[in-house]
Amino acid sequence: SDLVVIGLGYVGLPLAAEAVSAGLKVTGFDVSEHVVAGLNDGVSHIDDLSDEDVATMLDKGFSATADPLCMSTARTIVICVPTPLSSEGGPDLGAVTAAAGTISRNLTPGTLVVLESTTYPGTTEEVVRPILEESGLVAGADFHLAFSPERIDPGNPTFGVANTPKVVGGLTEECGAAAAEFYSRFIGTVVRARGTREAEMAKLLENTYRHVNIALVNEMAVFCQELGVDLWDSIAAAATKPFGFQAFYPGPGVGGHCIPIDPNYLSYKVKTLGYPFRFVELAQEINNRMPAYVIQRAQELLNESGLALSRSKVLLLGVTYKADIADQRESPARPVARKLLAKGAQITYHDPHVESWQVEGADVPRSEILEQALAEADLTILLTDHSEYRPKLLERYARLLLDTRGVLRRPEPDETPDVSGRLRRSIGREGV
Ligand code: SAJ
Repeated sequence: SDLVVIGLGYVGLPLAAEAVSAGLKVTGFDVSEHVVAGLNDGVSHIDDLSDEDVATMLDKGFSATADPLCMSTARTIVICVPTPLSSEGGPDLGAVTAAAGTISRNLTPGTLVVLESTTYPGTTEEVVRPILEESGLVAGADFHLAFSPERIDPGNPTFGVANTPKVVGGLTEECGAAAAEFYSRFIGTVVRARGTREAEMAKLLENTYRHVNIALVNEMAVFCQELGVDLWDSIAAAATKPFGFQAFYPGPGVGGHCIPIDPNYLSYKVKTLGYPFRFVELAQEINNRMPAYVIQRAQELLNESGLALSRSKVLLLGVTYKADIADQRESPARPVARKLLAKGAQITYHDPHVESWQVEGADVPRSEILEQALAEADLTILLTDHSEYRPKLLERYARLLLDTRGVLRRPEPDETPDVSGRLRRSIGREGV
């Protein structure tokens, strides 16, 4: 086949789908028989691909397998396996080294091997390359080796595999050229980084940049409350600068599988070289402190109405890590709920994407009717800005609202925002 994708999750499957739609002969490899069987039955296990998408892939010759023999006849093999955080704080490379070992035992001359999993600079050359060369083949001579960071943004309706520029970095110039040629067959823009380390670092720079800038506005949110500054307004005003500024917004904390995780791979690696990476450590500390700050703001709001957190009915709106997707990984909703329970609050949650939700092993009661839930709660805390939570609806039904996402400032379709695209509603409702 033209391509074997190892790891058929939220990164590997969309990559395979795009290659299939461009006419490549693609085989999917996964160690999970369940994933393999589901895909071969035309069932998708990721949100960004429908069952119809999988059926189309199968019609075009895609198949999934757990048999590594498929790699011996592959022109290109791309590794898209997870690199979760290990206990020491770096990436757990278990899945990567296992995949490399499997490839090594089935590697044939002329194959291009690409690592896409997010990891610290040096992994491709110091970890993956030696394992592949156990095959007796020499990287850069008998087979090509490159790194290319995945840039999947789950749930993003605008950017997908084909229209997100792809960075590739080869072990050698020829490896880089081979990887660029491969991706160019189904991705509009391919960018050459100098080598594998530069490509590995580009990915960590992208996500550390986000992580640190979110922490910056989170730290500002705390003292702006004291300063009597509406930070959301200042951000909107600053964002009117057409160059040199990118808006980030405060929130209840930073979730997801990328932003809170990836920067640690870098700080882990540089720490082993004896360097601190204080931006990441500070950002981690600030972002991790936001759930406690949400509780402090909740307490203040309730106290202003003569209520206390204990025995108050608190409704949590949105428990996923970001709007309009079902993923709850690292969502700050859970630490917020834990702290509310510890303070004796009676919590319920509402989230159109989450059927049931457990905190500390117990089911949190789910509110079905949004308007009713808002009207019944002593305090509503909006944690995730799902599209359902329209400003006018919140303004009309919520008795007391802690809006941690600045939803109230967003114009509704029939409202005309001011120059900064925001709307100043009755500030009777509070932001973080
Ligand atoms: N967040 C804030 N304030 C912000 C932006 C995000 O609090 O201004 C929070 C979100 O609520 C979420 C977390 O940070 O809890 C992460 O948000 P994210 O928008 O970065 O979403 P992710 O984790 O899906 O990030 C992905 C990343 N994609 C990859 O790593 C391949 C990231 O690089 C993308 O830039 C991001 O999507 C995106 O553009 O949305």
